[in-house]
Amino acid sequence: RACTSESRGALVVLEGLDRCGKTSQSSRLVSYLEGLGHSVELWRFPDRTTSVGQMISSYLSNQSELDDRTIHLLFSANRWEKRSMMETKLKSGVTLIVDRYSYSGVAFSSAKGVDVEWCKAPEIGLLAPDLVLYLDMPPEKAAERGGYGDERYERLEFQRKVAQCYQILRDSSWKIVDASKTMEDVQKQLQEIVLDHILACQKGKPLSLLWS
Ligand code: FDM
Repeated sequence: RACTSESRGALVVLEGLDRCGKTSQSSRLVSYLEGLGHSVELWRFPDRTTSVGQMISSYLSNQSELDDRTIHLLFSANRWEKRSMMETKLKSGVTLIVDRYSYSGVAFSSAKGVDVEWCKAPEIGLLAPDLVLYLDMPPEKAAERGGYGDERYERLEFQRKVAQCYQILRDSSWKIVDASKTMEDVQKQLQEIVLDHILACQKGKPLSLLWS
């Protein structure tokens, strides 16, 4: 669809614990928006297709060991390497549905004991989301859902800490969605929230930067 100079796509981020349903909900959201004729893309972080992403993937699958701050900076670099493409897409009118972003970066690293402010620093200057959807689910319930795989962070004790760190990061602009509901109920809620934000961006809401 044609857009005026100020009209742009929305940057929509989904966050939550492992196994909360983020990935299925993100792709359903994309199908829904496509069905309405929006131009939309599904993105995810880490983006494992880049060379930085491959280092991250190898760390997550326990094939390599990295210092906590080193892996933190790689996750951040993985967002920086996509930043200009992200801006180009948004400005050309494409809405991006992003499965995890800087909040995962800060929540997972600070859950290991790394200082929160230190974790935020390399994220400063990345594009700020227009909307953060937090899929809320107790860690115990997420763990029951088909069980965890073999990845490094998929352990209940650790996910409990991540949940606490997300609590600290949360601000009043986040939309908290009860992810314990059925797939359909959750999707319906997400759809309603997202449409409003896409409209605001089409009307010229300016892009802003993290960390604010
Ligand atoms: N993760 C993800 C981080 O620790 N930092 C980050 O910046 C991001 C984006 O990587 F456990 C963690 C969160 C999760 C793992 O994510 C892989 P996916 O969504 O399962 O691929």
